[in-house]
Amino acid sequence: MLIIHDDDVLGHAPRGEVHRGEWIDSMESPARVHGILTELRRWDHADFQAPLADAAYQELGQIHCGQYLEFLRTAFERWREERNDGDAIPYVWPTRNNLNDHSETIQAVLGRYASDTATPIMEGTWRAAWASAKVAISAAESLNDGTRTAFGLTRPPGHHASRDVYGGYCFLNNAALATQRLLNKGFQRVGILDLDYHHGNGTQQIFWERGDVFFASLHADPDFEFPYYSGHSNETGANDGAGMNLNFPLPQGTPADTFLDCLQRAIDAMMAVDVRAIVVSLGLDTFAGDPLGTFSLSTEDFAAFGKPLATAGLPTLFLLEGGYATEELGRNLINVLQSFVCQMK
Ligand code: OKP
Ligand code: ZN
Repeated sequence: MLIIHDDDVLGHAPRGEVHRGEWIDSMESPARVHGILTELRRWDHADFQAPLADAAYQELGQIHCGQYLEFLRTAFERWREERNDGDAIPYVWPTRNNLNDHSETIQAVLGRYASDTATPIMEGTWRAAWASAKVAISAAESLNDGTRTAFGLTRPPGHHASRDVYGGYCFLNNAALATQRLLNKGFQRVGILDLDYHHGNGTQQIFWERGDVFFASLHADPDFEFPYYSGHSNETGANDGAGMNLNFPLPQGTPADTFLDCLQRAIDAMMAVDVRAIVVSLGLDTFAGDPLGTFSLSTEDFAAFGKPLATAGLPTLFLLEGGYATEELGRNLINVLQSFVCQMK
């Protein structure tokens, strides 16, 4: 199985984040990637490749707004120029309907683009986010008749980032960028299956009014979990995208059988609208031992993901989203990929 990886993703290593009113070490750390790489290097099916060279990435401008990209590229430099010592974290949020606000100080600009305080920007952030996006798009590029599946080791994750908002550890929406590449390559409709513990609010928002992408997400009910304001079952899309968005908000303690039942229903719904490829936003924070999750999937349960996915018979791209139990992350990931590869044919 093709594994796309780039060491630049390791350059984003924030010092900490605000969590329940306290300052803690960042959950979303390079250690996650080290844990995964250790296991992938031991796996006989892994065929490592680097992303494509920088030149050919038109999807960035199709998914994200130009001013937002310019902001991400320069934010840390500007933050430093204004004599701030730590990582860039906003603490003012200029409301967007304030007509008199044209403030260009980085303090104001950060608050204009950020959705939370858990997503610091530091020296290596842009390079890492860009590398992660390249990994996703390159993995999508590799899918064709001969290559049914690939895994992109995307980090920082992407599913909370929308056209011009960052947050939830996400800056560029890797799954959306990969999906756009598949569409650009001629796949007529693509399904995104978001299995992360948290609702993929950024992805939902990006494709909300589009008929060429079906978005399905299984996640903790926003009535008790981050992002708190998105992911309810009555959010079904609008205009061309009406009926093309399907949310499964789930309760605390959700066990594997419930999760797998919803997974099957999500796949059935995408098959019913004739998607030609599937992008899996593979968060592994549904694991019972995850420090941010409350679901109760075991390491063995992840080996049950492959069968329903492979049975769909479509080109399937796996991209990493969350998952914070660093020790078990690699094992859980390989159980998903291995079970898919074994069932495929
Ligand atoms: C990202 B992904 C605040 C508590 C939670 C945000 C969780 C982001 C999850 N420190 N913060 O979907 O796994
Ligand atoms: Zn998550």
